[in-house]
Amino acid sequence: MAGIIERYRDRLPVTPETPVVSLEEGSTPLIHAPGLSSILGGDRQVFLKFEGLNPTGSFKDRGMTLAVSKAMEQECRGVICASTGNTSASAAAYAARAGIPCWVVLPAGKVAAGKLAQAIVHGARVIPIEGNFDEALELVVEISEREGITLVNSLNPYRLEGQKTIAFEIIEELGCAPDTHFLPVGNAGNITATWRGYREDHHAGGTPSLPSMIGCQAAGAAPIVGGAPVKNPETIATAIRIGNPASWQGALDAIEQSSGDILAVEDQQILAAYDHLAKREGVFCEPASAASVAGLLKRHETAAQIAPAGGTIVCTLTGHGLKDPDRAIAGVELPAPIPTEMDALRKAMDLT
Ligand code: AN7
Repeated sequence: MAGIIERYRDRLPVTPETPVVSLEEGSTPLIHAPGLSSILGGDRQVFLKFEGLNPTGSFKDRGMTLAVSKAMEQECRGVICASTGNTSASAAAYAARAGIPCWVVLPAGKVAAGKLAQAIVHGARVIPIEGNFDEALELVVEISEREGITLVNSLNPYRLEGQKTIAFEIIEELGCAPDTHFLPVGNAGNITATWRGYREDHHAGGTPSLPSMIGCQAAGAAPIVGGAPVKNPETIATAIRIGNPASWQGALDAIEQSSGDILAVEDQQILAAYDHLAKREGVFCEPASAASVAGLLKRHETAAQIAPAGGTIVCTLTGHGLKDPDRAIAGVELPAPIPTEMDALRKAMDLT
């Protein structure tokens, strides 16, 4: 399958001269979630847009293919980003593909193991800092300007342009926009971009309706919900451990224009949603991604209207569960090995 630049060339800021750096990102599945649909009732149908099936395992690849292609068109010296992990994994892969240097600045000890592994294996220069993501972003913005290195955080406008293609795919699959779209919010680039994609399709005569956009922040890192930056954000969902989102205004616009909302979900609610997705829907996403479903379940529990009866709901699952193996096995103690014998195996299997 072609990547998003080839599929949506006429809706993206590329020319025939733009060198396309692609790993065939996008075209991710929109998976029906029967468990969540039956929890909501009223014949409402929930779908999971599983962005964990992008080439580097997160939605970041949609924006990164365009950001790195444009950087190559402009003959860049290299790319740099601050990251809670997924942006760095994606930047590292696309820079490797393009054959250019990549620097990634990360909050030390707060990046999930799978993401760190990706940045290292793809050959990025990994620079942990003592500060958090927000402080890392301030540093890289300044050095990118001073040194003429291309910033590939979502402040780079091509990132959001690429990411808007998720909405095009959902509309193609459903035939129109859903009634409601839940997604996790960290730096708020994705909610901004997804809303842009829906709106552009609508204005071009595509989808007749537009969804309500519901952003979900972790309660310990919920600056938009609280209306003020959070100096020391904390959550087990390290991907969205962000206290001062770069696209804050974009998120507010999306919420207001779509009659949507922004919610805070507790870590316990995130983990419950993560568990539900893995054990009942068969879909393994990372904790930050489960924040979207945690928001959906929280709304349902408080009896808030989510979608009309018979309506359609999409939750973006932004990253793959294998990104954060430590979270997956946290608190689980494996049983001691058994003797290599049939009887012992039958006993361990609880067969009588
Ligand atoms: C899995 O990688 O900010 O609201 O530096 O990795 O667009 O920031 C990651 C963000 C949601 C939030 N889910 O998206 C980074 C980074 C996952 C993520 C988000 C991120 P935005």
